[in-house]
Amino acid sequence: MAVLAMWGALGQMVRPKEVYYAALSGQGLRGTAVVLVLPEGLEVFVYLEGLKPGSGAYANHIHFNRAGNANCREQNGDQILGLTSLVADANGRAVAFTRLPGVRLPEGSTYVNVHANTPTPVGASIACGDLKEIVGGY
Ligand SMILES: [Cu+2]
Repeated sequence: MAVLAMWGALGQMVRPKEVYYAALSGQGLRGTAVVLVLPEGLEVFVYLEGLKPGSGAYANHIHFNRAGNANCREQNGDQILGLTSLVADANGRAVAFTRLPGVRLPEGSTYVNVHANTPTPVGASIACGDLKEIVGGY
């Protein structure tokens, strides 16, 4: 559902040069992330469900590394692009939009990581998805 809504929104926007998608999962959580690569920068949508209702804000990032081989399984993306925090609503769902003007998606593989908010504000990974290109060549 969330993905369809995002696709609907695409029709009214500048055509992205590339679109990346990630299915987020982990610890009973499910969600999606979509990254639009636009001439003016990146636009990132993240949706997550299965959070504890009203459990606060969750840090999330696009992770990458210098070797270009970052992936969820290895959690080896030691560099990040920060995204708007996900805030769990009364149903345990969260959605966040981030605009990153002038930013390009790093070379190589990247993934979207959502972090626990306890015991530290940016804790261990609780949901993750490897970003894959789904639209390109405009
Ligand atoms: Cu992170």
